[in-house]
Amino acid sequence: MSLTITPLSSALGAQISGVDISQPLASEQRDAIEQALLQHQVLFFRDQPIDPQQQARFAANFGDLHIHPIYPNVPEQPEVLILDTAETDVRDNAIWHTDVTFLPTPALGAVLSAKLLPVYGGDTLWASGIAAYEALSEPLKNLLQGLTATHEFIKSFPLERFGNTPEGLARWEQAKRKNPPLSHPVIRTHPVSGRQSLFVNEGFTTRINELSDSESEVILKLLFAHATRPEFTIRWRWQTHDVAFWDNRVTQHYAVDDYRPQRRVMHRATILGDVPFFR
Ligand SMILES: O=C(O)CCC(=O)C(=O)O
Ligand SMILES: [Fe+2]
Repeated sequence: MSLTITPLSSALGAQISGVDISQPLASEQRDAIEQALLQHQVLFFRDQPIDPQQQARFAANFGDLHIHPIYPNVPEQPEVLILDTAETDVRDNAIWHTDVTFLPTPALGAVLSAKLLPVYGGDTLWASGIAAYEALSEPLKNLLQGLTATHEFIKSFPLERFGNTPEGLARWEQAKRKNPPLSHPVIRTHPVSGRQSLFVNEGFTTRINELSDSESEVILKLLFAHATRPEFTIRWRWQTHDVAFWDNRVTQHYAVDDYRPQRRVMHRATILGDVPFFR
């Protein structure tokens, strides 16, 4: 059975059917999914009930998996982390962000599975950094091409939210020590497709290094707003057993926090990436 790929907007997003991702993939299926990911940047699969082991196996088709420093995980499958509003109601993800850009090698991508959903709300949006980059004027592209930006773990994981138990504090302190601020290029070249993408995000990016404080502040504000224009985004209305798979090298996402006090549970497997570079 072959894959059907249905694009959902010009900027990004496609729905994929004709594959059961709970089963090992044939190499043609794996390659077709990778090609679709490169082209559409975020893929959606409906009706895919997968357990943590199957989720990790699917994700591992595309690279080695990452174990998150802060989020709780499935004990018997630590590569799968749990986002459960009943357990850790931290609301970290209701901000536009690219996952783990505080790492020297931010995630290649992630596979997110909807386990328990609120009756209303809880959508997730993705934005294409490629569409955002391409829509910039030539002078601004030229300015940004040589620049680097600082990314900081503590911008999205501040002490206040994790330091309320001795255990949480110890984990946070260790994570902070292990993840000092670092720099990435402001424009990133996709390592496989070669396409250019805007690579700053409100979740973790704190400064454009080569600019003055006030210049950096204004330009980052402009870029954060530009990157998330509705035309560069897609909004997914989840159903239970949906799976999303995004290319974290060229996208950002935002988990809408509009369903409290209902519970929402998601599982995520994160694929390790490489060092971002510009051309
Ligand atoms: O809960 C969601 O929809 C997305 C959360 C998120 O930011 C992530 O899994 O990386
Ligand atoms: Fe995220």
